[in-house]
Amino acid sequence: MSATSRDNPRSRVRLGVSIATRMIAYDKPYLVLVADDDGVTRAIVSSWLKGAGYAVIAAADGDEALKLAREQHPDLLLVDVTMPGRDGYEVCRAIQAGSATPPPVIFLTAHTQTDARVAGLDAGAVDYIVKPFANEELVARVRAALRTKAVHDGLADRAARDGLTGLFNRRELDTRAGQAVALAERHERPFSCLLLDIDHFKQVNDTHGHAAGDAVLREAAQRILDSSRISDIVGRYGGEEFVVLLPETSGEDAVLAANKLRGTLSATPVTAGAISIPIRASIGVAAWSDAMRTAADLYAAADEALYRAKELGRDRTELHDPLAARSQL
Ligand code: GH3
Ligand code: MG
Ligand code: MG
Repeated sequence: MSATSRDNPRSRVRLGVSIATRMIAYDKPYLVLVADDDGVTRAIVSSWLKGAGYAVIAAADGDEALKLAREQHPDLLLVDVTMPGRDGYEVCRAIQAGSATPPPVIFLTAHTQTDARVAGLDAGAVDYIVKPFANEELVARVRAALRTKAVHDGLADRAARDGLTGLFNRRELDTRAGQAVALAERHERPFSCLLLDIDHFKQVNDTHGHAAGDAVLREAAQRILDSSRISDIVGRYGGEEFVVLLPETSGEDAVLAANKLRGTLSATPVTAGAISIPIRASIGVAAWSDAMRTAADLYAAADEALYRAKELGRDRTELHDPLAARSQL
C-alpha cells in the first residue's frame, strides 16, 4: 500500500467537495517537525518517520523549530527537551499559545526523573519518549497522538457547523467575521457582507411540510456555496437566513455577486421527492466603512438593506447606503 493511499492512517485524508468541508479531496502525508540539537538523533528520527510514510522537517534548535512551525504548520512536533537557546518546554508553551488548535507536541528526553516528565506534560505535551528509544515505539506514539488529533479536529469542525446545512454556524461566522474585519482594517482593503433571506419560506413549510422545508434549506445552502468564491465565508445566520462575507470586495461588486447568487438560487426549482419547489430570495448588501466598529455593525447595515429589499417587493438586492443612513440620524 502506498504511503498516500486513501485509507492510510499515516495520511490526513479530507474528503470533500461537499458542503461540509468545501475542499477538493486530497490526501497527503502528515507533516512532522523534529527538533533536536543532536544531528545524529535528528537524522535517525527523521529517517524512521519517513520510512513510516510521514513527511518530515527538522530543526536544530528551539528558535528554528518555532520559525518552521509558524511557516509550515506541522501536524505534530517531536521536540528535544534540552536544546541551546529556547528549550523544549519553551517551544511547547509557545506552540500552545500561538493557536487555538495547536498541533500535539511529544518530548524526546534523556530525563528519566518523574519531575522532568511531569514538567513536560504540564508544558502542554501530549506524550514523552525517553531516550534511547526504539523505532517501533517512536512511530507507535506518533501514530497514537495523530489519531487523537484527528478525532479532535473532527469534533472542532463539527462544532463550527450548522447541523442541517453543513455551513458555518452563527458562532463560527462571528469568529471569522471578526478576523476578516481586522484584516480589512489593517490592510485598508474593501470588505462586504450579503445577508440573504428566502422569500415566503413559511409557505414552503405550510404547503409541503417541514421535511420539504429542510430539503429546500439544504439545497439553497449548496447553491449559495456553488455561487461563491473559495475565499468567501458562507454561513447560516439562522432560520432561512444566510450570510456570505466577501473579503477584497466593494459594495458595488458585492451587489453583482448577490445578483448572480439570486440567479443561481432561483434558476431551477428545488425537488423534494415528487414535489418541485421554486425559490426566490432577497439580499441586503453592506460594505465595511470607517464609521463601523465591529462585524455586528456590518450585519446591522446588511439587515437594514435586506429589510428594504423585502419592503420593495422581495426577489431583489439592495445595497446599504451609509450616507442615507447618516442623514436619517
Ligand atoms: P419573508 O419573505 O418575509 O422572508 O417571509 P418568510 O415566510 O420567509 O419569513 P418568516 O420569517 O415569516 O418565516 C420563516 C420561516 O422559516 C418560519 C420558520 O418556521 C422557518 N424555519 C426556520 N428554520 C427552519 C428550519 O430549520 N427548517 C424548516 N423547515 N423551517 C425553518
Ligand atoms: Mg427570515
Ligand atoms: Mg424569509
